[in-house]
Amino acid sequence: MLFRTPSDRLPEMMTAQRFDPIRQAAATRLAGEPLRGGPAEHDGDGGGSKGGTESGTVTKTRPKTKRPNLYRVLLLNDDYTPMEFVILILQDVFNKSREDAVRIMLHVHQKGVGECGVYPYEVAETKVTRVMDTARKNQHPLQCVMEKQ
Ligand code: TYC
Repeated sequence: MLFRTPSDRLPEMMTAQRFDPIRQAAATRLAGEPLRGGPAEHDGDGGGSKGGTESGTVTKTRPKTKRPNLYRVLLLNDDYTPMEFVILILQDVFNKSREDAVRIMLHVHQKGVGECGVYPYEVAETKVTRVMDTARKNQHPLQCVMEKQ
């Protein structure tokens, strides 16, 4: 046949399908990365749900929640900071009731160290800063530290 176009001689796989840009994108995307807006994309409900796809495949998405690292905030005893000042710090900064604040202050006074609370890093850091700034302003040597739990 003299007037055949070049594509007449190519197998079907090498012509139309091979140059389909959507198939090309699907074939070359990174493994495990769903096409944006495609059926494999989860429903954004926080994970753990079952979802059907257009192909009838049932997938279970894993929640990608990470537990934050927690830090204990500790008060240290000293001989000079007034008991009442420590009680007010525990009430204002750590949201303790008067009764809990007295109990924690006496624990620190007797044992040398005591826990005021457990928080994610930035919350713990902010509380330590508030205690140290307030103590310095009032010229008390009260010390507050944080340690990874
Ligand atoms: N020991 C202090 C006093 O006798 C009271 C105190 C308690 C100070 C707890 C610091 O973290 C502290 N006045």
